Amino acid sequence: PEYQYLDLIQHLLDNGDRRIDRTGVGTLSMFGAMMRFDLSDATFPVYTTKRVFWKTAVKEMLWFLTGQTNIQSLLKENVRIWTDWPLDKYRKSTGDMISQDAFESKILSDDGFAATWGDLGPVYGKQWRKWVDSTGKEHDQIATLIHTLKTNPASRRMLFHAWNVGELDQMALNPCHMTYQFYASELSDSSSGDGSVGEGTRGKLSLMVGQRSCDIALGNPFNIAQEAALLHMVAQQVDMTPGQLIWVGGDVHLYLNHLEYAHTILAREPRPFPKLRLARRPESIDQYKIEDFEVTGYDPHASIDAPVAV
Ligand code: THF
Repeated sequence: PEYQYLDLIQHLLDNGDRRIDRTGVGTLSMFGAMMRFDLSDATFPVYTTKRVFWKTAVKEMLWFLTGQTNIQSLLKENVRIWTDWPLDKYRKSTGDMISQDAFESKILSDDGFAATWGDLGPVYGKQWRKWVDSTGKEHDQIATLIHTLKTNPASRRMLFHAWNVGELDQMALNPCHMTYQFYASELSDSSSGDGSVGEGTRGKLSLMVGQRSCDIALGNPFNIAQEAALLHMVAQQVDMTPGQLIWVGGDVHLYLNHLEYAHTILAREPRPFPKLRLARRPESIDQYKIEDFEVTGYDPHASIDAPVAV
C-alpha cells in the first residue's frame, strides 16, 4: 500500500509540471491523485520508508479537534510544525529577527504575547468546531457528524469542511485538507439504536479526505497518519470498525528542495504498516490524549531531514 506513495513521488519526478509556487521555492506539480488505505485489522498507515513522527501528527489532529488555533497549546505538547508562520509574521511586522527558539519560549511563557502573536486565525479547529454563519450562530461540525453517524449512518451528508470563504483572509494559511466525508457500510440492525452496543458492531466506517494542495514530502506522511488516527477515533466513538481511508489530492507537489528526499525514499523498500490500539474510550471525540495511542510493529527506515517552505 505504501507503493501508492512512492508511485506518486516517482510520477512527480517523471512528469511533474515545473512551476514557481506561492512560497517562491518552486515545485514539480500534478493535478488529481488518489490513494486508498485499508484500516481493517487495526492497521495504522504510517509510512515506513522514512521515520514519520506520527505522535506529532496525531497531536496536531487532537489540537484541531479541540477547536484551538493558537500555537501555544501545540508548543506545550512540544509540537513545533506551525511555528514558522507566526514567526515569519512577527519578524516582518516588528523587524525583530528573533530566533525560533526564543520566539517559542516567549509564546510559552507570556500569555499576552501568545494571544497577540501565536494565533493562526480561524484555521481548521475553529471551522470544525465553531463555524460562524451569517447570523452569528456557531456550528459544531464534528458534533453534528458524530450525532448523524449514531442516528442516521446511511446519510450522504456526513462531512465537515474547513474552506470558510468569508474568513480565508484572516487565516495564517488557507486550509490544505478541506473536506472530510464519512461513509458507513455493512450496517447492522442496531444501527439506529443509542450506540450502546458492543464495540465495533454497528458497521464499517470509511473516510475520504479532499485536499486542495499537498506537499508530498513533508505534509502527506503527516496527513495520512493523522487522518487514519481520526478514522480510528470516530469509529470507536460510534461503535463501528475502521474501513478505508481514501485520500484525494488536487495540486500535489514535490518542492524542488526535496529532490534528494525523493531519490532517497524511492531507493528504500517499504515494510508492513504498524497496528494501532486505542487504550481507552473517552467520553467524547475531543478528549483523546496522545497516551491513548498504542502503536506496535513500527519499524521504519531512518528519518530524512527536509526544509519546510513557508
Ligand atoms: N506548508 C508546507 N510547505 N508543507 C506542509 O507540509 C505544510 N503543512 C502544514 C502547513 N503548511 C505547510 C504544516 N505541517 C512539518 C510537518 C508538517 C507541517 C509542517 C512541517 C515537518 O517539518 N516535519 C518534519 C519534522 C517533524 C518534527 O519535527 O516533528 C518531518 O520530518 O516530518 C501540511 O499540513
